Parts: sequence; structure tokens; C-alpha cells
Amino acid sequence: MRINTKYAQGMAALALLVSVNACKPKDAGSVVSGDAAAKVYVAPGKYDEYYNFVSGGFSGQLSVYGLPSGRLLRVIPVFSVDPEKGWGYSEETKPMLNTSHGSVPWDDLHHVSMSQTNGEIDGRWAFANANNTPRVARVDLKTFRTAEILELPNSGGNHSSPFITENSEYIVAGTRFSVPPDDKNGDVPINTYKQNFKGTISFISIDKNSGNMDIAFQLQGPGVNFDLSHAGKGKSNGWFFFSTYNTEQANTLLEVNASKRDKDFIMAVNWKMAEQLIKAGKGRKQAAKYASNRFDESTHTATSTIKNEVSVLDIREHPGLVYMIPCPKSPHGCDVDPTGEYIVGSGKLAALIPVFSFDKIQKAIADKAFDGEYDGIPVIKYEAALYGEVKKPGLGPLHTEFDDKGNAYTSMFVSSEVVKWNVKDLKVLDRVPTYYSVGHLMVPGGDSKKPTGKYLVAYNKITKDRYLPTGPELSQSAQLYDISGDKMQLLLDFPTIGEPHYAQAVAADVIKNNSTKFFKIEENKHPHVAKGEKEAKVWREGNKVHINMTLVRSHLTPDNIEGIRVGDEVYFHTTNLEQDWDVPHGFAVKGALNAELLVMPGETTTLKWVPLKAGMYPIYCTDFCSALHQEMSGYVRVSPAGSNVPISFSTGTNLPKDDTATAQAGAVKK
Ligand code: RUQ
Ligand code: CUA
Repeated sequence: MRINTKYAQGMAALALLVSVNACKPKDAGSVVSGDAAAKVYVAPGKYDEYYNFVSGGFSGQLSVYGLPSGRLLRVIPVFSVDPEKGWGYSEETKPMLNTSHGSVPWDDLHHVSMSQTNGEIDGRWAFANANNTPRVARVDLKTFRTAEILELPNSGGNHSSPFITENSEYIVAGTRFSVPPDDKNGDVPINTYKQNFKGTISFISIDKNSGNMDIAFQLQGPGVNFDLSHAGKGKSNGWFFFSTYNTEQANTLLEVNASKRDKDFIMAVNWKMAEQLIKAGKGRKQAAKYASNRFDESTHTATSTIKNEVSVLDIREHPGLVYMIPCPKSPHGCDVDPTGEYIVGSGKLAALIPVFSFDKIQKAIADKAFDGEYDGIPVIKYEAALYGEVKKPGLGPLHTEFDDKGNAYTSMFVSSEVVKWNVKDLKVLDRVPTYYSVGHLMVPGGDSKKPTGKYLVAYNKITKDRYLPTGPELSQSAQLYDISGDKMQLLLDFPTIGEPHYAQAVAADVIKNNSTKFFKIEENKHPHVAKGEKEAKVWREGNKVHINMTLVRSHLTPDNIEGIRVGDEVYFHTTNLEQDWDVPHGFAVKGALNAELLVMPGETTTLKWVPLKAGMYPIYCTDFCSALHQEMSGYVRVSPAGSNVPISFSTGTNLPKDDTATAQAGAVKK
């Protein structure tokens, strides 16, 4: 296909403006007013008001900050290995990162959705997406650990994800890249996109009690890019709204070829109807291969199960299931206000913000106010769905959050500002600069039915001069604003881990009293648990040596181990015997090719080690746990392959023959 070169150049220039030249506001100096410091000051020993869960972008992690202080409380490995915690390195956590492609120890985590009950954040779980190798994770907010990772078949990039319904029935995930479905031959020419590529949306069910996820069904639709989404709420509960781009179905140079149409679409999905169709057996079983990985808290061990089938509904076969709403121009964010009536589409390249009305959409469907079809899907007339437009909001609108007073806040990437506007009359009320090039915004509860109205955080794409230089890469950046008054007020900059995209926040009280303090040792069902030092042991099975070891302040049992040979596979199954809050022990062995273990009280965790040379190998606790932490150590003797040194192990009894009396005085009493 030939493209009009002048047009193409113009669009490329605009795209360049958006991507490179996101401008720096002129008053980039200090705009912080006098009382800002007092508003973010959380005195030593005091707690923050909110937990803020922030996506880590290409770090694959989720980080947790306190607001308003901006203090970093925790980094949770999700789609990543973490040597600090042994996550992805211990035998128990390795299955969490399994996929149909094998172990994938990294991903690109963009969005966080917290579980909701009646449209309010309930503090049970946080869900996050893997953008690259499509997966959705569930983090348990009792332990602040990743409890489950589910792979998504028929997807090629999982950006429009995860978005939750108001009673956490489903978390949905729309594919960014359309691809040939997994049961079709994907080995086709790329320029057969229009014939062979499909866009898939996964509806993942969430078990009310356990939180366990399963793919309930998938919708197979046109080959477009799904960008973002939100569930309806209140009156629009039962519907989902997805922003789409590349409705041109281009397969190359998207910055030009996917920016041609004046409008793309917001796709409205009647998910209650989809649920009925599935119940009525209308889903087509389709072969697929995907991993379902769950961490079991009683065995402290993850298992990975490969599944082989999904139920698919072809959108075109079910009239009434899906409608398209024209939305100017390459929409990114797709946000629903707290009442569920207003749906805001933010066109990256649009000079206005369209606000759609749920009531008008329903009326347009009833009246068949359509403007033809797109790939067999009725297109609702723009004016028939439109509530109104926010005029001249700024340049490059991306995402919108809401407060408790009927206001909306939209991030403007290109003009680097947050714009506050009223949802009813669509008038711009205030604007403040961000430093620089803001992406997502977050108001605690801002995408739920009960937003708060005190703080807003901007998550920026470019940091430039906000922090001390740290070489070519600068810390990523978030900014906290006070939104309680008519005018927004900048309070604080704070650095983030990785590139922040979406975030969620909830009042500390919703989470803090449910936090697990330790695991009960009597409930530990790990097959290699040692519930006391008397149960500690070492034994050989062929070339495998198992060591059931205990950790307690301030010794390892056993701490003298002999009889290991070069070529053995050694498994240190370490149980932390402590039954108290905040007393992890660590474990490390010289020369191990993975990482340390960090073992929580009452937990059992395993390090695999294959010694390559004969010699003496110190082992020790890595977490400074007591005044005698440095004494919490031991030795493993490794003999050459074929040696006949017998297995032996002990703590406190392997005494030098000439010094028995002195040594016994220091031996550990059991
Ligand atoms: S995105 S900066 Cu990956 Cu949520 Cu909009
Ligand atoms: Cu246990 Cu240091």
C-alpha cells in the first residue's frame, strides 16, 4: 500500500513531538508553597495514612510506598527474580515464573488493580499485568507476596490489563498486539494481518474465598490493539469498556499507519451477557497451552500446572455482546467515573476529551443509532453516545482519575500537567505542571465507587533535573499533590522503582491489621519441615543429599556437615523456628549459583547447591538477627567424587578431641 508522504511526514512529526519533545513547563523552578513540608511530614514512629501500590514498569516488580511521606515500604517481586528474598531462586518459588515458554524471570508490569467489594477497595489482593509474556499476577496483601501467576494464551502483549469488576467477579486482560490465535498456524506472512490476526480479551474469574484465578472465557474480536480498560460500576456494572487503537490494522510503522483514522473506538462489552452465553454452552473449546502457578501457604511451595484449553466466544457470532463507540484519536486511558454514568476516553493525539454517557449508549443501542459496522460489530454514532467534550484541556491526554466531589483529573503527557475538570459541566477548573511528562495519575480509590479527595499522585515518564544526577539513568519519579482545595498544590517529589505506570492506594486501616506476622510452625506442611532441632537431619539418596535444617537465634542445626561429594545435588531445606514478628533468618553457602534464602518465621525454604570443587564451604545467616548473628554460621565439607567420607552432621557436639571440656561449655543446649 502506498501512503501519502506529506501526510505521513506530518503524522511522524506529531508522533515525534509526543514521544521526544514532551515539553518542560516554563516555571520548572520551585513552586512548592510554605506549608507543603508539614503536609507530608510523618513524624518518626508514626504511620502513613495510605498504602500506595505502584507498578514497577520494566523492573517487573510492585513497590509499596506510604503516603503522604513517599517512604518506600516494600518491593514485591512479581514478574521478576529477587536475590534479596530468594524469590525465583528457591526451589519453592521457581514454579511461579513458569510459562508455556519455560521459566520467564522478567516482565514489564504496568497496571495494578486492587480487589473490590461493592465497588470499594477491600484490601485483600492486588492484581498486576505482565505486558511482554502475557500473564496476570495476584499479590496477597496479608503477606505482601505474589500468590499466583496465570499465563494468558491467544495474546501477544497484555497491556489492557488487569481491570476488575466491582465485586471482583472478574479481572480482565485485553491483548495489546493482535496475533493469530494459538490453535492456528502463526507462521504466516506479517502482511496478512487483516486476514489472520485476532484480538483477544480474557475474562479471568476470581474465587471469592481463595482468590484463585482461572480463565473463565475469552472473547475473540477484531485484530486491533487494546490499550486500556475499565469496568462499569453502579448503573453500568455488567459492562466493560476498552480503548482501542490501530483500528487501521497496520502491521508496520504504526506511528504513522495507526494514526490515520480520525477516530478509533472504545469497545463496550456486555460481560453479563457473555457470562450467560458461556453458561448456555455457547463457548467454543479451543486448544491452548498456558501455565497456572499457585503458591500454597501451608506447604510454602508453588506448583505450576499447564492447562490445555479455553472457552472462546467469537464476538461476531453474538449480536448484542459488543458495540464500538468512535473515540478521537488513538485513545489511551478509558476511565469510568464513580457513578458509572460517564466514560472518559483520552485520545493521545486529540485536542479534546470526549465524555460518553452510559444512559445515552443504552438508548443508542435500543434506537439502533448506528453508523455502520466495524468488522461485523455495530458502531454507535459518536453524537448518540457522547455526553460532551472537555474543550482545550491541554496536549496529549492519557489518564483520568476522580475525586469525591465530582471532579476529574486528567494527565497531559505532552504539555506536562494535570488538568482538573468538572464531570457535570466539563469545565476546566485548574491545572498544575508536572515534572515531567506525566503518564498515570492516582487518587486513592480514584477508580472505585468511593474515591477520596485529599491526595493525587502523578507518575512521570521523564525525570530530568529533579534529583541528584546518577549517571545516564535517573531515578524514576512520582509527585504528590494536595487536591483538597480548589487549587491543586504540589507537595512532594519521590523516586520510584522502575518506571511507574498505574498505581492504587487504600487507607492503611484497610490492610494493616490483617498483615501476617509469622507463619505458625505447627501448620507447616512442607515435606521437608523440621519442627524442632531434634528433627534436623542429613541423608543421601543416590547423588542427592537432603539437609533438613533449622534456623533459630543464633545457630544453624546442623552446622557441621561432612560426607558431601563433588557431583552431589545438595538441598538445604531450611526451617525458621522463630514464632515472632520480624525475625527472618537468611541462608547462604559459598559458591552457590543462585541467591540467598530469606526465611520467614515458621516457613521452610530450599536452596539447591551443586558443589563443583572439593574443599571447605562456610554457610551462614544473612539477616542480622541477634547480637550473635555473626556466630550464626557453619561449615560444609566437600570431598572428591567417589570419596568414602560418611555423611555426618551435628551442632555443638563435633568437638576437637584435645579440647572437649572448653568446647562443651559453649555447646548449644537442645
Ligand atoms: S500505560 S502512561 Cu502502560 Cu498504563 Cu498509560
Ligand atoms: Cu539469623 Cu542472623
